[in-house]
Amino acid sequence: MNHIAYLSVGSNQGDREQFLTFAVCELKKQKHIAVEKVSSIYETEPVGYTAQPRFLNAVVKIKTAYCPEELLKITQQIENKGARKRTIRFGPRTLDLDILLYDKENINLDHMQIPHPRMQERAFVIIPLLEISPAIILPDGTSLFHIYEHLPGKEGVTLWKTSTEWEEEFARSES
Ligand code: GSY
Repeated sequence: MNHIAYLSVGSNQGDREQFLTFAVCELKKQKHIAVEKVSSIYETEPVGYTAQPRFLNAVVKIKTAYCPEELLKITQQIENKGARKRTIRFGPRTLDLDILLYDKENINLDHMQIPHPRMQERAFVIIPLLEISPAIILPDGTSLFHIYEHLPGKEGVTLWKTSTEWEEEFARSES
């Protein structure tokens, strides 16, 4: 497990918190993934297509032996297993699991861009990321603090459940 990756998880349909918990539990089941940290869960105003319900969002830090392509397949499998339903591009979804960062790699393929191309403008990503790994420097040399200073929409992100409370739930469901 010699690679570090950060994933963003979000839901704005059905039992939103249950979908986030489901995603982390599924990550924990993977042979070559160790979940290192989860952020708190935040309730967030929709960005992009705004005529949709509020999201719950969180960020997960993992260690993994999977390469980016394999990790992408796993995140897509988890989204599908979480019965992801999405009819409008950028519209409501039961479960969204995006790769934000994978080590210091820059990957620019049609089906996979890492770092996530819109992460720097998304308060629902930057705030939980800053919470769990404030020292991160992006592959282009930008610090998270610098991004945070100029970040739009910070007021649309409010704490829903602390990471400690959320972790207690995993512990209960695993015992
Ligand atoms: O790719 C993320 C899906 N998404 C979200 C989201 O997860 N949270 C918020 N607040 N807005 C969003 N807009 C899109 S698209």
